Amino acid sequence: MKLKNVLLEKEGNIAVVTINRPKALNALNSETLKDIDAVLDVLENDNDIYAVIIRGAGEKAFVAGADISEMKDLNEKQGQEFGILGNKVFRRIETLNKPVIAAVSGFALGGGCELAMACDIRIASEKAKFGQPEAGLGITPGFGGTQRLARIVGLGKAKEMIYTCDLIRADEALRVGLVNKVVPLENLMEEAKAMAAKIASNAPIAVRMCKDAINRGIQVDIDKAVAIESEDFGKCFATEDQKEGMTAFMEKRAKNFQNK
Ligand code: CO8
Repeated sequence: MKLKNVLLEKEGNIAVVTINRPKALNALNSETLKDIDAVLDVLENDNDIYAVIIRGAGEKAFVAGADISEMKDLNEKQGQEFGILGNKVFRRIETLNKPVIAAVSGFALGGGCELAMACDIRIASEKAKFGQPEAGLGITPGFGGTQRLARIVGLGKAKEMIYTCDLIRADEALRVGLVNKVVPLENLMEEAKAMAAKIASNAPIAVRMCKDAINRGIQVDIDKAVAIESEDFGKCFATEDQKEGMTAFMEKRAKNFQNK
């Protein structure tokens, strides 16, 4: 697999994906989006990876948005195609068969904030800044921002951020629920890896079923949602890890999950 702007590293059962265009503050051009798409093919099919971390290269930015130089001269059809590409890749992250943590060091703007929101969990450094500055550039958020921001922080705050284009700092992002945790910059990756390791210590198939039930359930009414939960709950009983987890509890010993 030949990647130009994205790095993929594995550490035990954890994968670290780095968006690697530091000179452009890791801005997402179509080449980078296609790299992320290719990395998702690998992650989806690698049964030894139980959790994923996405970060930006360098400390200044997670991702400073979609690439403005690439978008500047697009016509309506091309703009729509670029939006569809970003949305397709981000939806793949959101529905990936393992949890994804965004480790946000600095700017997470526009497509960068949208990338972080497509992840399951966001950990921010104290220096991180979030925002959707698109309206100031003459466009709407186009990689899911109009949809996911409102789902995460509520309609009022999402509309305020999107209409004003104001950036918010990490402490405000924590207050409104946009991030799960704020840590000193020097501890960011350590904290992200510790959380990934904690997730990876649980039964991987059960974690995957939890993600599936939460993601699908949030989109439908409560009757359909609990039916989805029952379906995923039932599937767990067909796994060896369910037998192992419960047997280990009864035998008062450590669990040894096999992702089976
Ligand atoms: N695209 C392209 N290049 C960028 C981007 C970007 N989003 N952000 C930064 N860069 C480049 C700069 O042009 C600069 O390049 P060069 O050194 O060649 O001049 C380099 O990165 C460093 O940036 P700055 O010199 O601007 O660094 P500062 O410290 O002065 O400022 C900021 C940092 C505040 C982050 C500033 O770079 C900035 O405002 N960047 C743009 C942020 C932004 O508006 N992001 C939203 C983009 S739109 C978007 O994401 C839409 C998503 C949906 C698309 C749907 C398509 C249909």
